[in-house]
Amino acid sequence: MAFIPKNMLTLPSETCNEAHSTIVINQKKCSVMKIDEIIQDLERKHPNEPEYIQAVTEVLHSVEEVYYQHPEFEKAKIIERMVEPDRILTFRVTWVDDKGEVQTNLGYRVQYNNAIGPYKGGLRFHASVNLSILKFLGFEQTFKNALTSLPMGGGKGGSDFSPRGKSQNEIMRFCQAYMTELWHNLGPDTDVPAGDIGVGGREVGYLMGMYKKLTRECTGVMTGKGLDFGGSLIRPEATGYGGLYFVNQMLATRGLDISGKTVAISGFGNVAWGAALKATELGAKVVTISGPDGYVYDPDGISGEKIDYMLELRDSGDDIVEPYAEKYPSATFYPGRRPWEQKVDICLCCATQNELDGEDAQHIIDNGVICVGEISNMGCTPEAIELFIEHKMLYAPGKAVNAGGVATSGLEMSQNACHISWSAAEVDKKLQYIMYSIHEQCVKYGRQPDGYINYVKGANISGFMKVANAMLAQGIY
Ligand code: 2IT
Repeated sequence: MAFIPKNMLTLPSETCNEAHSTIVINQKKCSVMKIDEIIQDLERKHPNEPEYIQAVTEVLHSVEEVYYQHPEFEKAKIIERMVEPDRILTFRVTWVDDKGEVQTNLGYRVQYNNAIGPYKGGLRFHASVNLSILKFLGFEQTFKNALTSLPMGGGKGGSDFSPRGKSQNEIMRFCQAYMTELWHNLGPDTDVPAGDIGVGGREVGYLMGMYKKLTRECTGVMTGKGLDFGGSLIRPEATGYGGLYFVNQMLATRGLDISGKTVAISGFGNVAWGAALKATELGAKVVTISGPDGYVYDPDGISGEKIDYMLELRDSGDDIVEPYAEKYPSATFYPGRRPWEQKVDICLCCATQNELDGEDAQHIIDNGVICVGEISNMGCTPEAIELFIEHKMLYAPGKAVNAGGVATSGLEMSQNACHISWSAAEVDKKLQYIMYSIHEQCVKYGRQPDGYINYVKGANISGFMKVANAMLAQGIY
């Protein structure tokens, strides 16, 4: 039977534009209109923010059914409130480069939603950064953080500053200038940034140093810190490790295991590194990594010292993977191409948003790939996701698969608040449990009548329910 939204039973008939012959059709039409109207309204207000609209559209379409089963959500205008960030801070970041020239970049922090806990989410330093990207990331982060079940709200920030080709001193001066503006909006119980693309341990160190200089406080105001000053063991590896724990859970739903499988990974940064380490440890063979210049295919497997070499590549600051193929003759470099054309068992997006499109998805399906996991945020385009779901593939979205990174940031916050540090084994055990629990939530809300697990639905509904309930309980303000 067609789904009948409960609250529609009380909706006045004039909210529907057309008369329909049956109440069921009439009610269904109304519910679809409502979500679409919210999206259209958002598009009108933010016409130049495609990534943001993409992220919101995916979530709202996923949660539509449950939303209308809860008239109290509609009454409190939960969705209308949820699709706008609590506040957006934008500021000028001026610094002096090594030649003595004055440089100015744009700085941002999107404090998206703190219904569940302090704003929490990374900083991205990359030339492509704009408000559309940071709003989509903040929106996604809010639901992802809810999925971890730790008390963290959602936020995201960054700058159009690109560390590519910059000296260590230039990066330090930029980080100091950025923090000089942002610090008074942060706090361990207010807003806790971390890393993202272009922000790793080095940048977090410089940002933290300036925060301390300005506040004279040593609190857990940032995560991803060095181990010598409050960082957590396993945090650098956590996004990749968590992703692989999740993927193994996905495979288990079909009686499979990652051991012996071939894996295509995109990217070569922190996330790709952690994913390659854990995939290899679990007995899989990683055969690709990629950069903005193309990808390398290494049929011998990217393991051991080759994984360590990824860190060297990253530290070089050039943002290219071609040197890998020069160093390891077993590998071939494919300029300007994506790894998704290779015939493998598992594909893991570990680079950036919309890095796998409909055409790539078709290759993946034709190649008989078993599982696609997004470890990057919104790695797949809507066309790709539609194809995966249509073909009943094992596919799960970033807000579930990559939640291990921010979850371990949450564990870093707990350790800082208690002035203790846990062993690697303790952190890893908690991380595994969190990923297992996120997978359970996805299955609970995403299992379809035919048994197929729609992880997009599962993750979106579960995250949405938590944020919506938290907002509802705290009233209208
Ligand atoms: O996208 C993400 O979840 C991150 N960049 C990590 C955020 C965090 O606060 O650790």
